[in-house]
Amino acid sequence: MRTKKRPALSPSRILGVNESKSFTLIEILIMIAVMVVLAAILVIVVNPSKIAEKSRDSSRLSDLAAISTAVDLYLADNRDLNSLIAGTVYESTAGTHKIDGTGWIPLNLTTITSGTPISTLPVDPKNNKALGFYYRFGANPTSKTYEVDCALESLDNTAKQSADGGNNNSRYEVGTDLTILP
Ligand SMILES: [Ca+2]
Ligand SMILES: [Ca+2]
Repeated sequence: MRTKKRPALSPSRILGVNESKSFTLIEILIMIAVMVVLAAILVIVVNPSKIAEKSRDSSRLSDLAAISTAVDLYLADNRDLNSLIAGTVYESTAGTHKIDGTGWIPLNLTTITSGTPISTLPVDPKNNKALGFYYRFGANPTSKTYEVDCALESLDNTAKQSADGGNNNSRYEVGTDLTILP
């Protein structure tokens, strides 16, 4: 017995949509509007600029930790800080990245006996003094103490700047005397 061949099922047949019907201009415009709204929601939810701010802050925190470790190791070798001038604020926007005593922090970190933990002096990801995003370093050669600080960008990190035990609520401070830099 011959069976009548049925036409293949297509998604539009299943949904009961007339395949011959084409999209109208209004439908296309509505689809574009929906896509624009979805794209805008995605940008608000993901917020690439906030992610970039947090990423730069992470670099700042690790840079300050690295500088602090290097200076601690330098002092642990029984060295002094006599190459630094008390009261001077050394800034990452002035000077090179060299660690041989000619960079923006004038300490020869290449002399650390256990090896320097940094090969170059880090600078702020923005390194722009006018914007307030730059590193500062100061020392007291007499007491062999130092401080390094930075400004954090993300609002999520604002509390860190006032909870670091330092004397500046607008900057994140690290070191052995957090009152050296104002
Ligand atoms: Ca602070
Ligand atoms: Ca300070």
